[in-house]
Order: sequence, then structure tokens, then C-alpha cells
Amino acid sequence: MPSSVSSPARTIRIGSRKSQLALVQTHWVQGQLQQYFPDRSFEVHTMSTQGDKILDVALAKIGDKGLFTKELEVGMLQNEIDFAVHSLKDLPTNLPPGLILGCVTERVNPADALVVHAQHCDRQLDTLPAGAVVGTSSLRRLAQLRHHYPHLTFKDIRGNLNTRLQKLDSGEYDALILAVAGLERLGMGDRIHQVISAEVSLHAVGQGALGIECRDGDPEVLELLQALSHQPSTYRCHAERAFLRTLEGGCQVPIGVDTAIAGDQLTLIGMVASLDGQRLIQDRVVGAVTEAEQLGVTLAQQLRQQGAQEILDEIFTEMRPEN
Ligand code: DPM
Repeated sequence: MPSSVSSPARTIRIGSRKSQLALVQTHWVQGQLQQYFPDRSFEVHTMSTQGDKILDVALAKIGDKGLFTKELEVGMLQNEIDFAVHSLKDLPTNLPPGLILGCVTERVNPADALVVHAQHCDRQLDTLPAGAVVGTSSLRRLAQLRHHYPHLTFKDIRGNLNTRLQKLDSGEYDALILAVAGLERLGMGDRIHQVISAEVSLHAVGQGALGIECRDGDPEVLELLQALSHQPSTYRCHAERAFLRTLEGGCQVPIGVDTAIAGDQLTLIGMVASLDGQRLIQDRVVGAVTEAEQLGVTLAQQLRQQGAQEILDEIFTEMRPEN
């Protein structure tokens, strides 16, 4: 072929879960890339993950790493898709060999929200009646809210956002805790009754950002993805992920974070809590944004020295499948 005739650019295949939230996020990524690269074509391939199929078991019990990502990762490694769009908080901190975190998109509000049944429309977390049933399957939310609001009762809940809201509205729960980001992306921001402050509950690592995973050694895709990369969000999320990676042991854990950037300084706050909410260890580090990962490691070591490892070991024992 004469060198002046270039071969047509390949179609880029984007992998996504099938849930409504996943599709909203993936179509946003597709739309952005299409705007940046109008001459290229991008198509979406959907896949079900283990986490989409097992809906009746508490998330923390099956909290295997990669519950919502594994099938997509296999798809990338088998060259069926070129990259996968995830809620960054669902993406394990250690990726399979051959795959990398290609970019982190601009983070939206990472906070959690209280959503209430209509009968509690004039109440907040601190004024819900004693024994009110709050739905969450996040150990992080459970531990921190128990710590601050011991008068509340917590009950596991699974399923997509619509299913959860139906269970709330039918009276099975008095309130739910959900991510602001998910509610807003699905156009259900009007259900947010109270945005929970960082003083009460630190958010999950990566919450509110999208993480795009791709093959290591696919420079073409990696370069396309740089158009969607947001540098401050990337620094923050890399610090948070390094913190979690250094602490975690294999299942979902009550670990929360908060990050902020001022000039070239990054502040990372992190906490580990016991499931009953009685023990809660929190500390912070400040340093250069370019040292984001090291800050996460340092904070994890600080919390360990203050007893975080004992708390986590207890939880890993409790959460073993045979229990
Ligand atoms: C992870 C957790 C939850 C999701 C645990 C946690 C919430 C589970 C629950 C790792 N993934 O947050 O401590 O409360 O039952 C998930 C949501 C989003 C991504 C929904 C939500 C949307 C927000 C985002 C589920 N994953 O947290 O309400 O993109 O950050």
C-alpha cells in the first residue's frame, strides 16, 4: 500500500455495565470523546458483572475485589473492548497485569446524601425517630453514622437506585444513604434531602469520579483518554487510592476519605472505624500534589500506628464467608 494512503482509524469499543447509572456515565464519556475526536467512531458494548447478577447477598459479604469490574477486564484482555468506564469507587486499587487506570474524569460532589420517606420530610439525620430504619450496604456509611447517630437502626439494601427508592417509598425503610453523584447523574437530585457533611461521614475512595481502565500498551487509546483527564481530580483520587491500597485486606471496609487542593498542596483526611461505630480513627496529611500517592501511603501508616490495623483485622475475620 502506498505510504500516502493511511488505513482507516479503528473503531474504539467502550465497555460498560448495563445498569442505568453505568450507561449514563458511559454515554457521557462516548459523547465527550466524539466531540473531541469527531472523525473517530466510538461504540458501546455492555456486559453484566458478577455484582449485577448476585442481588440477594449483602455486598460486604460477597465484597470480592472486582465485583463490578472483572468481566469488563477480561473483555479488555481478550481484545473485545478497548477501555471500560467505571465509577472509580468500584474499581479495585490493584488492577490485573496488563491493565491500567487510563484517566480520572472531573469529579462531581463526592458526598453522601440522606433520602427520606415522605413521612420524615421535616427531619434530618439527628432528628429521625429512635429506631428509624436506614438502608445502606456500605460498611463505611454504617460505621460512621452509628458513631454519630446511635439512635438509628441500619439495614442492608441491594439493587439499583430505582429498586432502592421503591423499597424506601413502600415503607420498608425510613431513609436511605446514597451518593449525591449517582442520584444527580440519574436526574434524581430532587430526592436529596440532606447532603451529609464530611464532619459526619467521609466519602468513599474515588467517589464522584469516573475511572477509565484500559490496556497498558495501547498508546492510541491512552492518548484519546487524556482528553477526559482532570488533573486535580487525578491527584486527589491517586492519593485516596494509595491510602486504601496500603490499608485494605480484601473485602469492603469502613474506610473514608476527604481531599482538597489549595495551590500546589493536597490535604488528605482518612478514617477507619469499627463496625459498631465505637472506635473511629481519623488523621490527615498535607503535602505537594505531585507526591499524591506517597501522601496516601504515609497517612495509612499513621493510622496503623494509631490502631487502624486491629480494627481492620477484626472486620476481615467477621466478614469471612464461613461466618
Ligand atoms: C461501593 C460502595 C457502594 C457502591 C461502598 C461505599 C455503596 C453501597 C451501598 C464501593 N460501591 O460507598 O462505602 O451503599 O449500598 C456505587 C454507587 C455509585 C458508585 C452508589 C452509591 C455512584 C456514586 C459514584 C455503589 N458505586 O454509593 O450510592 O459514582 O461515586
